[in-house]
Amino acid sequence: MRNYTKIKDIQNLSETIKEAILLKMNPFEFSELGKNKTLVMLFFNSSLRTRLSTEKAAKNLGMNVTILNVNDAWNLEFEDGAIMNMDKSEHVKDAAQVISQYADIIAVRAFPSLTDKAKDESELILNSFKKHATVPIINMESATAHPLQALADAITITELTEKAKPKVVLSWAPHPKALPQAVANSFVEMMQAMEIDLTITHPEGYELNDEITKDTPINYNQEEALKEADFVYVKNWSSYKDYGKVLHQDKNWMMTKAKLGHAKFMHCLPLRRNVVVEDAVLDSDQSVVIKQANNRTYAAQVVLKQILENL
Ligand code: SN0
Repeated sequence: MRNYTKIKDIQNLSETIKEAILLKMNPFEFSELGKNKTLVMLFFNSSLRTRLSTEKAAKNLGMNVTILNVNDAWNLEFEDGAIMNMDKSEHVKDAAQVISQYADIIAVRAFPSLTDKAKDESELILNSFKKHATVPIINMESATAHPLQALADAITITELTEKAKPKVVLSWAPHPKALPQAVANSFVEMMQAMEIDLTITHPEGYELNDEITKDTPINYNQEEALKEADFVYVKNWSSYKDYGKVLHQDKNWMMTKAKLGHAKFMHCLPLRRNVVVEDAVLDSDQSVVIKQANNRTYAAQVVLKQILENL
């Protein structure tokens, strides 16, 4: 693997999931692979799991890790040809080349603006690093995608499923803030690439990009969609059509124990308790969110391993 900016960068998904599960059983088997190699992680936004699990993954492979909260550095310009006489101190063209001399792999987290759809869809920040860096790039959640989370979710479902083709439902949840579509987008793409019977349910107006959902069934009736589900992935996202808007926060869409039935509950975290899902679900054995978070390490580790092997 050269870069991991999108799910399609995975050459063989089922083999990669198997490899991640093997790494989980024996995390230090390749502790020499990353020796004297450095991962630089750049954060434009907050992080808990991504930061800690990716650092742990890199260290399991013997790598050195440097973390930069980019907002503490110089304010970066991304527009080509910009006349930089305002508040931006350094162009990404220069920064990316410089960082590439300190890093063997660069990982970037850069959320969307949720105001400028075209700019967000162009993945300006992530793609600027990809263009100007001379080392591989890993996406730690960009404007439209969170492929490391989706890989952890794929590992989790593979480990826990009792069926060859489980029914998985992606269910929208209310939220007070406008959140990205990134996690939902990547989850949908990942499920489409697996042997999964996927259904999406959300209120009208919260349709995701149809270039991503393609022919995946969308049901506006949550109760119907949830019938006989094996896994229910709950996530809020802001409107894609009415870009970045919170159209409403309909409490009826909160996940409850009654609605969940016998399914396993999934969420990428962080989540707002008793807004997105009631405590009774999260505090029950049906919740697999802590296992999902653990798998973030092995998702990152398998990606780093495949990139290191290709350096
Ligand atoms: C992010 C999102 O994309 O939805 C990161 C998820 C991994 N979530 C949030 O920003 C939640 C913020 C909040 O205040 O609840």
